[in-house]
Amino acid sequence: MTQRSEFVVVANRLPVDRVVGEDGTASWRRSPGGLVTAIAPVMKSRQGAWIGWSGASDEELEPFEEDGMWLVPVPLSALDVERYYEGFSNATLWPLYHDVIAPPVYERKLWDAYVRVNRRFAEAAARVAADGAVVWVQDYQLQLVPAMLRELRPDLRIGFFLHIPFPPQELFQQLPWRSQIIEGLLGADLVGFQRPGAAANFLRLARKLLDGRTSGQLAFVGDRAVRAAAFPISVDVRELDALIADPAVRRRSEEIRADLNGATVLLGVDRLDYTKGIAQRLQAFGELFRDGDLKPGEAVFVQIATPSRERVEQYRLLRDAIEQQVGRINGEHAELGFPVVHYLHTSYTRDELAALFLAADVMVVTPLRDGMNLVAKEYVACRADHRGALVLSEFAGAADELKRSYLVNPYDINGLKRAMMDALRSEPVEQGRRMRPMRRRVIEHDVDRWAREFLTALEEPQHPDQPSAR
Ligand code: ADQ
Repeated sequence: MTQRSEFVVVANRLPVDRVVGEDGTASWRRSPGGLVTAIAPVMKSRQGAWIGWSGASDEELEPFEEDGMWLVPVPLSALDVERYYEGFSNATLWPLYHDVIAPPVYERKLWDAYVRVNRRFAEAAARVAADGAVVWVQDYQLQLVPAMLRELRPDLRIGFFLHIPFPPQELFQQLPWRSQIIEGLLGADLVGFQRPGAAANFLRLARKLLDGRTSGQLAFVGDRAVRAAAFPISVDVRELDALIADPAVRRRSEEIRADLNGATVLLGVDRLDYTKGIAQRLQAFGELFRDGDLKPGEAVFVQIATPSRERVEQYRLLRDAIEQQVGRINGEHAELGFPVVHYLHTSYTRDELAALFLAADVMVVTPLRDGMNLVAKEYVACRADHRGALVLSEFAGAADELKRSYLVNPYDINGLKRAMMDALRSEPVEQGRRMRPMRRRVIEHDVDRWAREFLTALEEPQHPDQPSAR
């Protein structure tokens, strides 16, 4: 059955995960994360459809309804997963867009798969969207979809949001398919980025490609105007408020502190990714023991690392390197009963994460490059007690808003050490002075507001001669 929708989200993944019960029957559960929560109410009020991959390869599924959302699966073969997802998305675009921290792989067969799969998503969206519908395409895996979809369905209002950074021209120009990507994005009416600098990078590249036909936030393609602007994403403050009010979460947070024997707790929570600066923060922390600034038992680092992209070579190497580093730091500095670093290579529930945020004296978020970084905002949102301190990389999008954090350049290990020491020695009054305005900022700019502002901007005319969408 084809159901046509006024509002369509196109993302690499569907907003649900498959869970298999004890009796072996499979069902779907809404994926955790702010994006789904922010978009779900819009989906329900506008009878929206969500187009995405189920997460399993070689699987043909009919569209289905789940949790009030119409879900339209796009199939990926094992080869598509290898070349489009692990390959072009995560071994080419991901490192290129994150300052080439790891060398990007440029291979023509990966690009061919990216084009093929993007077309499949665009065709699915063209089938599902009602006349004049609003379509919102998400993230770097689908940058060709806006132009492909516009060609199939010029009647649609198309928005695109990039969750990761957009690199400066000097790096982007490496990409053998750079013009095709810019052309793909220019198929949208509105292209959203996390930071104003990313929008400026994109407009500069568009200007070059379009022979200068840009003005302010607008790029002119034929008779269309495409707007590029920043819409910093945020967290689901209501969900986090409910978690920190839960007595079980508070008890768990006390338990965690008791288990760590009263040491000052520094915390890192990340996907295990080379962009997150995990090695840099561990090195800085280890050196504080070597230098005698800290003693075992006085402070402890808890590093939670969610397994991620384990079939991509760079990620396997990273895991080995981090595990060796943790072993070395504990080997050199721990004492019996007093490890210096607790490293947990696992995914946690939202309750457990909230308990950890409440237990942490210092949250250490040191990406070498990050579109936004929601962990930093989650920590701040959870600290209704206005206690705790945030050490934050200036290379995370979140640094634009969380200016009262201890801002660091994660490549500067001495600077990182100083910031960690200042944060862990900070007095409650100082903590409150910093935390209060940051928390206010996150509460006032939550993920609902992000979705509302993007969609409002998308439905407005992008320039005065253009009609609005509704
Ligand atoms: P990510 O790179 O995945 O997202 P981030 O913004 O930090 O990074 O989001 C991670 C999410 O996963 C957070 O909600 C966090 O709580 C959760 N998480 C992390 N480790 C976890 C663990 N061990 N167990 C359970 N949950 C864990 C991309 C971009 C970011 C951008 C987001 C949203 O790279 O820059 O902020 O998209 O746009």
